[in-house]
This record gives sequence, structure tokens and C-alpha cells, in this order.
Amino acid sequence: MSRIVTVGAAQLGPIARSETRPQVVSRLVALLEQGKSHGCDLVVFPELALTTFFPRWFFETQDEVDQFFEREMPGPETAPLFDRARELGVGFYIGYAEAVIEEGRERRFNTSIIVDKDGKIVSKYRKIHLPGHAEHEPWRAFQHLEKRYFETGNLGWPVVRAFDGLMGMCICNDRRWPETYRVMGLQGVEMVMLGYNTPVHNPPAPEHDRLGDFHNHLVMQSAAYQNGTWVVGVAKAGKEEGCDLIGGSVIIAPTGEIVARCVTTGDELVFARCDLDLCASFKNTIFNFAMHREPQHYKMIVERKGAVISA
Ligand code: CDT
Repeated sequence: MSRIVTVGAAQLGPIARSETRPQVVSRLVALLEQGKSHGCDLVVFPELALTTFFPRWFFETQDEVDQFFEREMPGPETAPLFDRARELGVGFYIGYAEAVIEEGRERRFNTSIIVDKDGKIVSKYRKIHLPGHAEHEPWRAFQHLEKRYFETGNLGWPVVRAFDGLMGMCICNDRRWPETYRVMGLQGVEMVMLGYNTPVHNPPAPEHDRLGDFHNHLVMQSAAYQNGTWVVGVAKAGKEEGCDLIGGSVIIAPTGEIVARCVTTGDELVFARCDLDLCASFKNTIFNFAMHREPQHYKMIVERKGAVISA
């Protein structure tokens, strides 16, 4: 038996601060069309895929920040992407900055959605692990102000039935945390889609800079294997407004092996025929959770946030 989903990893090169939404959307549509020509059912775009990675700047006013946020999805400028996807019969994952009135107040999230082949949003996720800092830190070569501009996501990690399988999402820094995937693994996830913007240089730990590509693949490959799931990780890459972002977008099988990988740091689509039934041999044997997990010994994971040294 096999359930094949052909997936495209649609890496983006840099998006300039001056680039308009229609300009970006036309790049996304070109990648979607490429995906269609290769038989893709689904195309995965990066995190915050409609604008430059704006948390690298400290903005004095909320008005300046708000120009990077979407108030409707689709809105007038993003509708052409949804329309083209519907015409082509190709679904997609995309990340964007979401502004919304909820619980009677203005809220902002780093969000991703899955859109089906009919152009309908079938799942939404709001980033939970927000990296970086909340205050201006002028000593850095560039800022990473996700903790200032976004709230922690409030939707958990939903897994939905779509594209003939069980689909989940996370966003960028989430991919480094095993809890992210295990919460989806416990819902039977068969494909995790994620987008990322990862600077080569990490100002608080420059000694990690040479390891960026290695760590990127390390975390996603181990998570794919340990949860018996496909993982599709897609970068915004290249030199964006003077800041180098890693590429290395990949499609990873439940074996933990990379089956497709981008080789540039520009707009580039790679694709793979992903058999969702390949998940079962991992989920039913070595990582049969119901048979082998011992959650009574895992309580500290949810009860304790930081390490406490008692020895
Ligand atoms: N976008 C995002 O989450 N980037 C982070 C950078 C970490 S360094 C502050 C990442 O984990 O790739």
C-alpha cells in the first residue's frame, strides 16, 4: 500500500525591505507553478514569507512594525496566491505575520497555515518557541526581536487530516525542540511542514556560526526518525538586507534520510514523492509509542521549565 503526496520545498532567496507584497506574491506564484509542473500536490514556503525578516530591526513605533503584518488572509494582495493555487489544484503551507483582534485586544503572532487544493485554509498554527529578545540590544550586529513583536502562539500544535494524511506544522525555532514534534507525534502526524529564517551569525554565540547548517539538518532528521514522520523544512535564504541566512531546505523521510535538498540560497524548488505509508514501519515498531513510551517518568518535562541542579 502507498499514499504518495508529491511535495515541493519552495525555498525563497532574500526579500528586500522595499519589496512589495505583489512582488513577493509573484515569486511565490512562480514557485507554485514550478511545483505544479513537477506534479506537486503541496508546496511549502518559508516562515514570514511575505516580507523581509523584520525582527532584525528595532522599530520605535508600532506603525512601523505593523506594515509587515497581515490583517486578513487572504487579503487583497495575497488573494492571487490563493486563486492560482485553486486554479492549479496545488495546496500550500506559508508563514506570515498575523495581526488580529482577539479577546477584545490587538494581538500579533508569527503564524503559518495549510491551504488545501481548493484554496481553503484547513489549519492554522501560531509559533510557540519565539527566539531572541524583547528589548533593543544595540551591541548586536542585528536584532532578533521576535519576543518583542509576537505573542507566544495559543493554538498548540494542531494535526489535521489533509492531502490523504495527517499534517502538522511548526515554525523555525520550534524545529530545534523535541517537544514540538512529540506533541504532533502523539497525534499520529505523518508530515511536519515548517519554514525558517536562520541567520548564519548568532550574536550571543558566534562560536555556533560554523555549525548552522549541521544543526539545521540534525534536529529535523532526528525528529523525523524519532516520530516516524516526513519533515519538510524550507528556508528563506541568502543575504537579506546585509544579513546572511542559511539555506539547506530539505525534504526528510521517516527514515531520517534527506531525500531532496536545495543547493542554492535563492528561489529554488526541490520536490519528492513522499509515501505517507512509510511512516507506519517506524510508528509500529521501534517508535511504537503506546507500547514503549514510559510517560510516568517524563513528568518533569511539563512540570519544570529550566534546569534545576539538585546534585
Ligand atoms: N526565525 C527563527 O526562529 N530563527 C531562529 C534563530 C535563532 S538565533 C536567535 C532559529 O532558531 O533558527
